[in-house]
Amino acid sequence: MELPDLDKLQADLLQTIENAPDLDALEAARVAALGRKGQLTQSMKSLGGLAPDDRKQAGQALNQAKERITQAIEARRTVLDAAALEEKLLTEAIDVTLPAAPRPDGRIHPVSQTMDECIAIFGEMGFTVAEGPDIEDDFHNFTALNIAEEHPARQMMDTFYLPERADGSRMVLRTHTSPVQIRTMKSQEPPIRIIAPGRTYRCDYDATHTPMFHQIEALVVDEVTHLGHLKGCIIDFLRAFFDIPDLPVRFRPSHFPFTEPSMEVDIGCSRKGAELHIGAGDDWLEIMGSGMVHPKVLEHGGIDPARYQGFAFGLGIDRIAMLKYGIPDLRTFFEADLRWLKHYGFVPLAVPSMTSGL
Ligand code: 2NL
Repeated sequence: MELPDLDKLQADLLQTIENAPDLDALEAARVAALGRKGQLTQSMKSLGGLAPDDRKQAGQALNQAKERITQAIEARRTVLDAAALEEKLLTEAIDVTLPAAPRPDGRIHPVSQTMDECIAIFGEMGFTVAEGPDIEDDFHNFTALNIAEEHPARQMMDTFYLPERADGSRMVLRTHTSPVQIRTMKSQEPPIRIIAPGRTYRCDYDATHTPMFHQIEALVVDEVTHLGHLKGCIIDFLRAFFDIPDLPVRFRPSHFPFTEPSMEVDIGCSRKGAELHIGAGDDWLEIMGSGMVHPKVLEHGGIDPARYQGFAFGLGIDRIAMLKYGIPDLRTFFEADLRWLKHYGFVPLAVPSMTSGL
């Protein structure tokens, strides 16, 4: 068995390695020399056919050649790696002086903004936020609130009923957030001071009514709670919300099944044609309902009406958002029109950037 001329083979391989223009070519050269079918590997395999003395000598020579070739590959690889990195640094350089790409910025929906404002104001007064399910049972939505079986609010035309269950009862989409307050009374000991903001549902649709809308209700229960607390709390809230320190507020006798006595709350305004101005003038605008919690409602909430009294009130978040921010049609709130949101929405945070400034 003849071995190829080792000196010539080594010289050829070294030349190919040293001239390899890139890492792919270098890898090809490595495989051609040292791979399973590489030239040096094949020569190693054919050593077995030599006479013992020749085999030893040729073996040593081959190992030395292998060593040299391996070193040459490593050296070339170091050079090519450095060149590749240099190339990458040049072509992928980032010009940090370029202006930032504009980012689409979102808006806070007026309902979210208004809800956050209300929560902040009531939060300062010591209220905490309570939440409950949108799908309620008849007890928490109606019965516990002293709403009689034959009350019009229970009629199919006002309330969204879910399909009948096995026991014949039907769940409802809550028509107000009051059930949250019933649940709170059942689970907490007085003193209670909570607000319940959230979605509510009634079967109605025109410029001022949508089948889903938002309410915020407040509930205070304590041993000494009286009508003066109710009035002070509502007046402070309305003046803070509309940001009018001397906003006129009027309480009018009314009726709700869940409060006794009950009062409608009006704020001072003026009307010129279709234009409404809040805060001054000789006209009034109804804004919310309120009252002292009915003893039967306290009882349904597991609270002793002989020991505790409470007051409660409720208002439509969407409606006060329309009033404060001058949005004419409630239906547009829920159309998810991005042009509308860009116009009426709120910028979340003033983030300084190189393109927009503050
Ligand atoms: C309105 C009337 C009101 C309440 C809501 C309430 C809740 C409980 C007990 C007693 Cl658990 N009252 N809520 C009280 C009076 C009025 O809302 O016209 N809202 C837009």
